[in-house]
Amino acid sequence: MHKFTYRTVFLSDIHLGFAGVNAAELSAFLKHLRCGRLYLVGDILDLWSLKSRWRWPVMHNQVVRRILKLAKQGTVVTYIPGNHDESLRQYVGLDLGGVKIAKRAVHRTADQKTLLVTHGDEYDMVVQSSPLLTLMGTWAYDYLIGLNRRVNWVRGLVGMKRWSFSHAIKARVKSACTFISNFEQVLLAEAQRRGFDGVVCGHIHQPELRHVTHEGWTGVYANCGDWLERSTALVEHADGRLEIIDVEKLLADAGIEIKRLSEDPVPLEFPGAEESVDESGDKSGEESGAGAPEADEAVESRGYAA
Ligand SMILES: [Mn+2]
Repeated sequence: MHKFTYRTVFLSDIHLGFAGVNAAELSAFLKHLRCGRLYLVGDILDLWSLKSRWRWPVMHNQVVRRILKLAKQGTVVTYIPGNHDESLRQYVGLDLGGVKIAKRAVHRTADQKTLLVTHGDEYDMVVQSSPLLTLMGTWAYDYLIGLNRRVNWVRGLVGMKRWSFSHAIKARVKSACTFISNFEQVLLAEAQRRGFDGVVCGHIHQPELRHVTHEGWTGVYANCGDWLERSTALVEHADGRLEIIDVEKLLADAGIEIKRLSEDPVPLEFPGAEESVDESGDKSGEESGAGAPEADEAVESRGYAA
């Protein structure tokens, strides 16, 4: 089987449990991945979203299973919670099935650079200063993603390329640009202050790999991107070289087929809970059909209203 081999892989902002995750692409990537270390750089599970609405398609299960499988096969997996999965921060220090939970990490590259690995929300001044603003931002973002998927569904019908709404907006709105560059600066300043050679983060859903020189110090700013608008990963090659990869393109170039399973949520099951039987008829207790491929666009267009 074809394998993508890296020394290290950094993934962030997968948002499992939220609608619109490119879980099929991620799952295919994980299936063909071999790496020494895997860092999960926050917002991997979207516990905020799951709390308000249970949405857990089989594809999301598959992503989790494939991460655990990598851990079992010897990949050192570190999970650094972000703001959407911050309740996991209380488990810092624990090892869950080979996945170590850490508040932040220091990664040493093959060429002996030290990188601070953090989700980044702790340095996000907007999040820090106004919970209301954050909530509004999240709501607006969720709405935007929903709208974006519908637009892309229509664009797909007429053979147009996919287009990213918030990318377009972020690229145009000056304040968003200022915010993003402030975020970079704050993180780089933190890396410099703590004597590191750079920072790896996520949080703002903007993949970026940049070497920045500030007062005679040159540091690297690496943002993993996300799995809602794009499918990006930050990787470290055997020689220590960092790269942001567009996983969709990588899979396409390697000719790897992406298997899409149903977007229908897998019900939460409790022993003895009779009501959880599917109302469509078959009550014989046969639940294993949840994974049946059933790409139904009607499913795509529901459930965005924040
Ligand atoms: Mn975040």
